[in-house]
Amino acid sequence: MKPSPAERHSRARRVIPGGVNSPVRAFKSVGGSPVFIASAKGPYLYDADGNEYIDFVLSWGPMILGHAHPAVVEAVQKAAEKGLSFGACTEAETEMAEAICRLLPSIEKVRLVCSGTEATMAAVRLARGYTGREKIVKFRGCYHGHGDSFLVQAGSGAMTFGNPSSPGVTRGAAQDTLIADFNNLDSVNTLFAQHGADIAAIIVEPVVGNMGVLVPESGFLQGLRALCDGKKTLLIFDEVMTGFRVSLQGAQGLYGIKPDLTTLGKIVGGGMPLAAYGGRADIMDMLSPEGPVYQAGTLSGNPLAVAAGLATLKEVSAPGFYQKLEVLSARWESDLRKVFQGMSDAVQINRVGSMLTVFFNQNPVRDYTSAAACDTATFGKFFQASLREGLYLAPSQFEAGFLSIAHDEKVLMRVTEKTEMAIRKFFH
Ligand code: KE4
Repeated sequence: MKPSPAERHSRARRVIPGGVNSPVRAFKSVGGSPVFIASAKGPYLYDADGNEYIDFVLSWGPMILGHAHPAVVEAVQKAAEKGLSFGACTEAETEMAEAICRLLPSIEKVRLVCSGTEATMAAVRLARGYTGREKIVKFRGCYHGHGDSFLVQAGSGAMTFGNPSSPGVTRGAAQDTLIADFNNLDSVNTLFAQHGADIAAIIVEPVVGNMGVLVPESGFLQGLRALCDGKKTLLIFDEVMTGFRVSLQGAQGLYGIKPDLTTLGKIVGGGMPLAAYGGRADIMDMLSPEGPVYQAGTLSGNPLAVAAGLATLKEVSAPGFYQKLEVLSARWESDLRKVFQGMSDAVQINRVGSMLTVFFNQNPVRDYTSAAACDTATFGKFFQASLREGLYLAPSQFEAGFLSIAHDEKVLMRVTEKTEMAIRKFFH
């Protein structure tokens, strides 16, 4: 007799806090027990009981090709046969670094790490080392991983579970993190007026994913760039989620803004533990062993992760990839707008490229305040109704949904049918 999802979860909770290795997986804000996944292929997840779901989480962004893409799987298999990790230089790491620099011209040099958290922590340390300044500016509700500097008014799971500022982060760490509001340049100007000479960097999700999708309003990103130029502060684009997601050149390519440093993750590793941070060579050369700023990692540039990343970048670099993904994503959005037509006073939809969030909110969602005002209880019920119809949405109102190139027209037709059924069963 197979255990139920609840039994699987309670067994996991006996040895893993919350039964999860990352909080947002726990379904805590949407109720019920988390689904235990056994396998995945293309746009589909298959749980431990063989149930099929159309996946909009895509491992929180990486699986833009769809799950178990043959070219990526083969690349990892081939790399594994040559050994799993050397802790030494490999030509593949140089190829990956060259590919990133070629695709993102603002990046002249890049360092590979294992997670987005490592990338953002290192980027901020580097900015502080380069400028000799200590303060950073982040935006309320934005999430940059679980580094101490960032767990101050953070988004994603921290916002979902109501601990935007985590216990365990010392006053010393928190006091160097200044908080502004996304899409509100005045809030940034105020901080610069108070602390200008001591601000090492602004770190921003150029398209926010961790409050749900928030679209940068005209002039906002340009304003951050101008402010940093005026104050010799570094502009860090945290493109862990948007890198290779919203365009081949990320959000910086989409909006034509050149950051001083960029962090990457998720897609760049093709689902394997690989992330990166890079930018102007004069800044990056401050890093050990060239310079005094230290950052290191046993598995940095791991050959299997690099193989998955290179195979993924090769696929997304194919001519027409993002145009095709945009057609599918626009269809996804328009289908959802049709399905929610009768409820336009309770639902808002924000989309940039293949990142989209359905907000349960009567008003447009453009910043932290409007995101925080969402009806999370209704979202939770909609999540469960969708899950029962075989749609695997992000289990939090404050997350982005993603589409892969494998979510073709046929799949999108099924999505519409299933969403309509979920709404009919739930809202009527
Ligand atoms: P990781 O350490 O989780 O690889 O990356 C941290 C990170 C940094 N920057 C941005 C913009 C991010 O979105 C993330 C991680 N995103 C979350 C989902 N919102 C990861 C999912 C999770 O925490 O389990």
